[in-house]
Amino acid sequence: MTRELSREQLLGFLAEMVLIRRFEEKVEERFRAGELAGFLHAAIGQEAVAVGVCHALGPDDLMASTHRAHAHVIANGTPPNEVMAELYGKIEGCSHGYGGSMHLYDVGRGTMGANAVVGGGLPATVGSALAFHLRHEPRVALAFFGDGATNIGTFHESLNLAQLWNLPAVFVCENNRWSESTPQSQHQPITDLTQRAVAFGMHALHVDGQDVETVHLAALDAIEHARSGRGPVFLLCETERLTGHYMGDAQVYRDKEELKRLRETRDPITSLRERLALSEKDWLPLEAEARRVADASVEFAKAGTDPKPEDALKNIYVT
Ligand SMILES: Cc1ncc(C[n+]2csc(CCOP(=O)(O)OP(=O)(O)O)c2C)c(N)n1
Ligand SMILES: [Mg+2]
Repeated sequence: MTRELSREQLLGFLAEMVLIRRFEEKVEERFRAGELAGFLHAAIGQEAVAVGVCHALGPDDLMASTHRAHAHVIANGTPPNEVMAELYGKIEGCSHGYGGSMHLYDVGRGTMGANAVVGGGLPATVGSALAFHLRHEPRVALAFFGDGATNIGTFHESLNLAQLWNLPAVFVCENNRWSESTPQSQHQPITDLTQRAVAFGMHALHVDGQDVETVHLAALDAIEHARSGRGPVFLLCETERLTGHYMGDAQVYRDKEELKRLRETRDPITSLRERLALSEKDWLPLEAEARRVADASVEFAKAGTDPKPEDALKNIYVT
């Protein structure tokens, strides 16, 4: 197997990372304009993990996201129009306007949902992987979650059972070293989070989450390992949250110089652009296309249909 991606593949990944970045910036702009309700979390700085991992999944695999879901869902194939329409609460949205930012669902495209409950996607991932295992289907279930989520009970229960039952599951930890405004040093006694998986006897991989090629190759290995019946894998990606925890977060708790340094040195888009030595001539159309798609998604969403008030109780199970 080749251990290097082609320039064409990397350019495709770069274009998608830029699209996700422009989409998130557009969401923040519309949120500040008062057009979007609820709490929204951008994954600015974490795009290489979303793109590198989701493009390693097969067409029948499943992915569970987190509260910071826009990048995962777009990278997993949901058109930006459908994500934006969901943020505007329209029935053209991927959850038909019932969900919003933290409840983006698109099961047909392999997305089991964003999740407002930290660690909430992990039990669903283990349940899916158990179903694949029992049905002898060559499918893999994958969960994204943050460093903060590894403190939660469902994380430990999920990894325990996945390893015990040798399930085809992949657990992708996006370690941005923050849990809301709490730095890792104040919520975790260790910094090498692979130890949490090794404690269950689980195979663990540890990569720089700002390098999309490294992430993608590791995700391919992890998914292949799980699919071939060798058991679950923990994939730890060291990443950076280059923005607030939520849109509107003033980040008063954060060292501004450190954030500036990270933006200059750890932006996955800047580093890939430099590595590919893109000329302005190659960069400008790629960037313009990302802006066009992000702008068009807002137009699409605003022209969408509001759900009817009488439909509010649809899809609710009453016992
Ligand atoms: C069970 C639960 N506890 C607490 C919260 C509040 N909360 C929302 S996001 C968050 C931080 C999660 O940190 P991490 O898992 O590292 O993800 P990140 O935000 O860094 O991407 C917390 C504590 C929640 N939504 N659910
Ligand atoms: Mg975190």
